[in-house]
Amino acid sequence: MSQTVADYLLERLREWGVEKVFGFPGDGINGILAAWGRAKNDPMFVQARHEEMAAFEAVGYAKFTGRVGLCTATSGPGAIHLLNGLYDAKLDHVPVVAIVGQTSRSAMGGSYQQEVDLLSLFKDVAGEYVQMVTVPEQLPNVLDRAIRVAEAERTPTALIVPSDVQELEYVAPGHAFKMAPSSTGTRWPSVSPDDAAVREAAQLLNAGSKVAILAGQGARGARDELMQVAELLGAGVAKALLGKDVLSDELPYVTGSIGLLGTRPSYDLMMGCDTLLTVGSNFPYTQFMPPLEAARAVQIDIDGKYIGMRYPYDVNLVADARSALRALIPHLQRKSDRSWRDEVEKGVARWWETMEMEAMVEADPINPMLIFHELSKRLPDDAIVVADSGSSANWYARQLKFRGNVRGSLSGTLATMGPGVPYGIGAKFGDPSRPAIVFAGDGSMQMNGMAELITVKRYWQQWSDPRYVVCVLHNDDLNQVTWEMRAMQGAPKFEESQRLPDVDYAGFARSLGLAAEYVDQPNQLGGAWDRALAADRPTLLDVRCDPDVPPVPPHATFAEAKDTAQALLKGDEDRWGVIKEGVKVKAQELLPHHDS
Ligand SMILES: Cc1ncc(C[n+]2csc(CCOP(=O)(O)OP(=O)(O)O)c2C)c(N)n1
Ligand SMILES: [Mg+2]
Repeated sequence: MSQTVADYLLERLREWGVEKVFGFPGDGINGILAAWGRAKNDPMFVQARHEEMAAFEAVGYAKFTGRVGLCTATSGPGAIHLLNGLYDAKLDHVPVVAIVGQTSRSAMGGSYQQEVDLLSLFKDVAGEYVQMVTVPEQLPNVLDRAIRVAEAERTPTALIVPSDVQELEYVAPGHAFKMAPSSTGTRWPSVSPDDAAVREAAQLLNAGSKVAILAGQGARGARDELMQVAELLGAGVAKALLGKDVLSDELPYVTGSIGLLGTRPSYDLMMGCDTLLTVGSNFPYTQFMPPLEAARAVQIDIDGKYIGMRYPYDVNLVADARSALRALIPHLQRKSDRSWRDEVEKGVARWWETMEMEAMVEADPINPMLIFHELSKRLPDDAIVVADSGSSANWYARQLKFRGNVRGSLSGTLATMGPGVPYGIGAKFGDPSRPAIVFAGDGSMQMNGMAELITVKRYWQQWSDPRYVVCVLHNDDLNQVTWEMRAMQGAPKFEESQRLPDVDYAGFARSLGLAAEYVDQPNQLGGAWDRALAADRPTLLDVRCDPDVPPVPPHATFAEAKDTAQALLKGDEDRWGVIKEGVKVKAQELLPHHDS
């Protein structure tokens, strides 16, 4: 039997080793879906509730496996729905390929039903590579390139296949003029650093006496090397949000997250250092980096397009983190004066003590920090942790202690609401043997997460380890923004925009056959985590937490922040005025870009 373009498309994906494609159907891809049936669902079509969720699942899959994520959608509305997820991939630099349908070639340009100019639509998000397949011979080359460019540039790419083309007989490109044959597979190099640059970098790092390291997601494959370098240089290590899983938070010199959601010791590390080494990070908030004249600096990044930005670096070293650090190590002299390291470690120890105390402060009914504190104690060494955008991202960044091989991620740069539950699903399909834990606000659950729990219902029994925990921060509020308005705009909560309808999340999860617990007492939390982490199926923890615990700027203490909240609630205008100023001053000290 002859093979259609769609049959061949799937065959080629199999050749690339693609195992899962996250998608949602529609007649713009009916030809491909029919081929999927003939191919006995290989690669596996994972059905999401919404194309944005399919794209987030592909992003989650890519983030947690390091492999390219695939998603598919119909023409017009389906393709449009993918966009937010694809932008998430673009901004966090992960490879995702979108395969979408289009109206038949005969109707194109006719303002036909569901006809959207997809090349233009995807031109920004998938600008590195977006192509339409118009004849069968073109397919292998454009598909191969879509995958390879996505991997090479760590970016989304898109392939548009008109519906009639999907059903044409596949014809391979020949050995002829204007034919472009192609091949699958890529052996990527480890990019070695330039010798002279390594010596220069080592000299600079040896000359410093207070070294700070900023590690991002690019340092993930270089954990041992990073630890060695930090040890030799007597340095503290701050982690960008996407690099939270690069080093264990149990190391005494790891200062935790940096930035708006960062920790006090990371702030002190950056403000007090005389030398900065940035490894695999594009961290954007430069006001949290050392003052411009204060430090000499080296950056290591694999991508020459992104190096040298954000700080006046003295040495910009393009290489993969592991090779670069390995090359550096023999040139580094162990710093004999450990006083800087001691200072950093003292700050870190104080920080964790403070975090514990803050988590223990009573709230009404539950202090959200306690949820994270209780998980820290129980976090399985191989867990995958996801935080949605909202207050949970703050607590994830500051309260949650990573260790072992824990992996974690969130929408770091786009900071979009809604990827929590689908990232977790993508992660489970990437490695079903690891437990996944998702933190999501009630706003994110209402936006995306509740519907996507239906996808969990559909697939969880295929996961070898069925543990998939969604912890809902149930505060009936779009809390992060409520607090941003209070702290930055000095504006009280605008109920109409901020208050959320109360929903029975646990009841909903139960209706899907998942385990669920409603938690409204602090002393129930530990047990709830224990049960969720031992369950034989996915669990939703519906935790009633206090919207008046502010996700505060890093150096305001919880007590002060709680004070603010209480004053606000009492409607005590004078007190509110004073406190509002206090929070604002603190915020402005750390967040100068929010001045306006
Ligand atoms: C798609 C999208 N819409 C709006 C926002 C702005 N935003 C950021 S956090 C947030 C509130 C999230 O509320 P919820 O999910 O309930 O979490 P909470 O902060 O209450 O814990 C909003 C509206 C965003 N980041 N992304
Ligand atoms: Mg909320």
